[in-house]
Amino acid sequence: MKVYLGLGSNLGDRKANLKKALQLLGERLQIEQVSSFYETEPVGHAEQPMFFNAVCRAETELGPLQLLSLIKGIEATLGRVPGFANSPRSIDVDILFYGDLVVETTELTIPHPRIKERAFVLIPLLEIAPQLVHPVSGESISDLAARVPGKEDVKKMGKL
Ligand code: PH2
Ligand code: MG
Ligand code: MG
Repeated sequence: MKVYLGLGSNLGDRKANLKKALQLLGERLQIEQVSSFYETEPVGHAEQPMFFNAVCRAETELGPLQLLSLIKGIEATLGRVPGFANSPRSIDVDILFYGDLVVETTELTIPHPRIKERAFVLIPLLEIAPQLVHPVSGESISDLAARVPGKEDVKKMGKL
């Protein structure tokens, strides 16, 4: 299955955290493409450090819940501690898309429910998957990115 993951960090060595997460993911998934990393204004809870964000495309045989549990393990390994919603974190890995699958359970919602309002996800995605179509809305990433507010808060930094 083709999956898209979003990565974010705003504590510690943000670039190293993103790289380490990709390295650990790469031990279990085939990572096919990684976007540049971007420095982004925090969304949701403003009084916290700036984030580094990136996205990747990977191929996996893991099911959605197996993938989620792999991600939770990697987040814990990288020192993520439980906090309030949108609180600062050393690493956050979110499943954005899992093929065309649509799931809504208490553990997991796929596609990620806030993709459309988040420039820090859509701008990196635009780089690696402009033609990708959102399985629920039917819109492409380029259409969604064209309309998303806050693009000026997402600044391309370079390659990870
Ligand atoms: N993640 C959040 C909340 N706010 N803001 C930015 N810029 N980047 C993030 O990754 C992020 C956020 C919740 O996961
Ligand atoms: Mg998140
Ligand atoms: Mg998360």
